[in-house]
Amino acid sequence: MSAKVNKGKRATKATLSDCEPCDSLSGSLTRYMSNGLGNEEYSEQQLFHALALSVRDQMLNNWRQTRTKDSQYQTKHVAYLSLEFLMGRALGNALLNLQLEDESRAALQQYAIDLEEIESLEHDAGLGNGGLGRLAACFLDSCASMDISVTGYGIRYEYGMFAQKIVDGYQIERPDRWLRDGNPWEVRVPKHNVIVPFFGRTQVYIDKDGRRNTSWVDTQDVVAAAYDMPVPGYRNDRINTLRLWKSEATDDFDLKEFNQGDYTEAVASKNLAEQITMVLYPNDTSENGKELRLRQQYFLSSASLQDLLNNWVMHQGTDFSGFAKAYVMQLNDTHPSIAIPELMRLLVDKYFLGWDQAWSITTSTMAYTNHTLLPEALERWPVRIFEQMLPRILEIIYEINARYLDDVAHHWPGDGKMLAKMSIIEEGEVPHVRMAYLAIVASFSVNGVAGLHTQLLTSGLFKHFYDLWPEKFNNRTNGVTPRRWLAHCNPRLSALLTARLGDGWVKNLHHLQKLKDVAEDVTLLTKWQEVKLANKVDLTHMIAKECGVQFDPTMMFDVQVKRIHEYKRQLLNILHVIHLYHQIQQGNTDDIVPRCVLIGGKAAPGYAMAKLLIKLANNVAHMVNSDPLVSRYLRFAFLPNYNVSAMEKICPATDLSEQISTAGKEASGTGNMKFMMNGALTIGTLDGANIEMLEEVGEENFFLFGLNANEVTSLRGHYDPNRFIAASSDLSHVMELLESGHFNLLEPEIFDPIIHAIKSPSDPWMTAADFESYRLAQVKVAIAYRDRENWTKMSIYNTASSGRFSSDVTIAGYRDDIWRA
Ligand code: 26W
Repeated sequence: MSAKVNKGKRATKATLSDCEPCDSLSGSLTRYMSNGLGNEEYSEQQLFHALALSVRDQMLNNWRQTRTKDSQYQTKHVAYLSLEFLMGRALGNALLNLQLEDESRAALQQYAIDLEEIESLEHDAGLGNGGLGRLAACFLDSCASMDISVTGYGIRYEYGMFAQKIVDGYQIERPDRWLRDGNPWEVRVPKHNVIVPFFGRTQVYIDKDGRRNTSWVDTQDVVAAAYDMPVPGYRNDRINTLRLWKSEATDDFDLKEFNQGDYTEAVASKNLAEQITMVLYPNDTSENGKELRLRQQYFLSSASLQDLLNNWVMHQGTDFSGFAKAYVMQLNDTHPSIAIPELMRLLVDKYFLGWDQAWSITTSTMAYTNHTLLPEALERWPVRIFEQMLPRILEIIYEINARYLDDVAHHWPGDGKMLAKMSIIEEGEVPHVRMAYLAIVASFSVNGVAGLHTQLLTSGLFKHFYDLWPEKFNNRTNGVTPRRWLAHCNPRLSALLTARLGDGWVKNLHHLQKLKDVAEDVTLLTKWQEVKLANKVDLTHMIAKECGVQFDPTMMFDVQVKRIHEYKRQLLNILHVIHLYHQIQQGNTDDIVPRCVLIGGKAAPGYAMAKLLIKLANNVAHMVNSDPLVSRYLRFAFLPNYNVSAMEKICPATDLSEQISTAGKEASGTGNMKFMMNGALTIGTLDGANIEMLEEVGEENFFLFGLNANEVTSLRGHYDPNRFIAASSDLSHVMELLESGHFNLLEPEIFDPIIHAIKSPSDPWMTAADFESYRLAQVKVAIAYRDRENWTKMSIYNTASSGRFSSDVTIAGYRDDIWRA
C-alpha cells in the first residue's frame, strides 16, 4: 500500500484539494479505496467512485491548463447554451479519450472485477429528453477532441429523465435520482456562483452624469451554484468544461420574513428557490407553458451570461469593444433564447452600454439552432407570466420588437398584416412572446439540422424571415461522436476496423471509406459476421433480463428505439408486426425470414396517444411471443427504460434500423447515424438526415419507402385512409385483427383511439398511406437478408459511408462557418 494512503477520508467525499494529480491512476485508486474500511469491505459502487475520482485526478492538470490558455482570449470562445445535456455514462468515454483503459484494467486486477462491470455501475446522467440533448453531448465530445474552446452551460437537475417501468403493458414513470450515490465527476466551484433575480419591478433613475437608466428592484434572488464536469478531448490535452447550475436560496433569503416572525413563509420561499433545478421537463414536443419551465430557462441563461461577463471583466475590464470577437453563444433551440434580452439587460443596465452598442454585441454573438418543424413544439410564453416574473426582460423584448418592426415596415411598406404576422409579440386574447422569432431577430446565424429540414424552414415556417435576412440562414447536418458510438460501444468492430485500417478513423471517420475497397474480402466478411453475431448474443442477454423475451441471435434483429411519438410512427412498425403474425398464423411462412423486432422509447407523461402505443406494442408482443408456432419466425419485445447506455448495447447488435417517420417531420434524427456507423441497414422514408445517408450509401444499400415531403403536403386535405386500407388486403387483415379486439380481449375498446387515428382523413401522420410501400420494402429486406454474404457487404458499405455523420464533421462546419473560432 502506498505511503500516501489517507485513512481518515471516505472515497466519495474527496474534494479537488485532496487530489494529487501527480499520482498514477493505480496510486490514486489505492488511496481512494483505503478509506478505513479495509479491502474486504468495499462495495462495488465504492470501487466505481474510487476509479472515477482517480480518472478525474488524471485530468486536473490539463483541465487547469486548458482554462488558463482559454482565458487569454487568443481564440474565440464558444458558450453552448442548452437546457439538456444527455451525457449518459462518463467513465468508459473518459478512459477511451485519455487512453487509460489498460491501466484501469490492470489497477482493477487486485479487486478481481472487470472494468465493464464497474462501468455498468455508473448512473446515466440523463439530463435530456432525446435527440437535442444527446446532440449537445456529442458536440461537447467533438469540440474537445478538435481542440475548440467551448463551455457547455446547462442545469444540474436533481432528477433527470424519468425511469420508465412497464406494468401490465403500460408506462409508469419513476423519478430518476441519478445523484443518490454522489457524482464523482463534478466539482463544486463556489467562486463562480452568481445571483439570478426574479419578480420585483423596474425603476427609472437619473445617474450622476444625468443619464437615464433602469434598474430592476425588489427582486427575489436565487443563487446559481456552479458545478463543473470535465469534458476530455480524444487523446489531446484539452479538457473543456460542462458547467451545470444548481439553484439555491440566498443566505439572507429569510431575513425579512424571519424578522416579521414568518418562519414558515421564509422556509417556503427557500424551497421555491431550490425547486428551479429540481427536475427536467420530460416533454420533447408540445410545450405545456409551465411557469417553472420559463424560470429554468431564465435561470440558466442569466447565470451563464453573468459568468461569461464576469470572466471578461476580470481579464479585460469593462471595455466591451472586443467582446464580440471573443465570444459566441450557440442557442440549442429556443429554450435558452431568453439569453438575448438578458445579455441586453446586463450590458445596458449593469455595464451602462448604450442600446446600439449592446445590440450590436448581442446580434454578433448569438446564434440559434432550430431542431423541430412541429408547430406545437415552438415555444410561446404568455406575456402575463413575463410581466410578473421578468418585468425588466419584458420591457427589453418590447424595445427589441419595436425597433425590429421598423425594419419589417421598411421591407413591406404599408403591409399591416405582415407586421402582425412577424411581430415577436403575438396579439390575441392572451398575448404571447414568440421565442423563435426573438431568436431569429437577434441571431446572426439560424441553422437547421439536416438539408431537408433547413429547406423546409426557409420555404415554410420561417419563410418571411428568410426573405428579410437570407444571409442568416444555413444548414448544419447533425452528426454523432464516433468515440462513444463506435470506438467505445462496439469494441469488437473497432478492433476489426483498426486491424484493417489503423486507428486513424477514430479522429477522422472518413478513413472508413477505405473499407469499400475490401468489402469483397472473404476473411473480412466472415469476421464482420462474427462480430455482429457476438454483439447480438450480448443484446440477447439484455433483452431476456429486461423484457423476459428470448431473442435468437441467428434471426434478423429489427430495431426501432427513440422517443415514442406519432410522427415517428412506431405504429407503422407495430402494424407490420401484426401483418407478419397474421401471415405466419395463416401458414404463409415460405417467404418469411425469421426476425426479432425490438421497440423501445419513452412517452411524455402527458401524451396519451404515445402511451397507448406503448400499451399496443406490449399487447402485440405478448400475443406474438406466446404462440409457439409464431415465435419460430417472429419475436417482439418492448424494451423498458431506453436510454443512452441501452443504445450502446443495442446499436452494435442491430441488423435493420427503422427510420420511418412521416416525411417532413423528423428534423434530422441521430439514432439513424449510430446504427449506420455500426453496420445496420436502414429501412426509411425520405426524411431528415435519412436523405443524406441514402445519398452517401446509395439506393442499393438502403430500403427506401413512402411518400416524400411534397407528396405528404399535396395529399393533405383530400387524404382518404379508407381507400388505402381497401386497396391493400394485408392492411385490411391487420385492421380486422385490431378491430376485432384480438390484442385486447380482456380490455375491450382500449385501442379505439389508435384505430380512429389510422382511419381519420385528418391523420397528420398518414400511416395508412405508407403501409403498403413499407410492407413491400420489408419484403425486400427479407429477400436481402437471405443472401447473408451480400447483406454483409451492404452492412460494410453502410459503416464505410458513415464518415459524413461524425459530429466532428458537423462541428467543423459550426467552427468555420458560424463561430469562426
Ligand atoms: C417542449 C419543449 C421542447 C420542444 C422541442 C423540448 C424539446 C424539443 C426538441 C426540439 C425535440 C428534439 O429533441 N428534437 C430533435 O433534435 C434532434 C437533434 O437535432 C433531431 O435529430 C431530431 O430530429 C429532433 O426531433
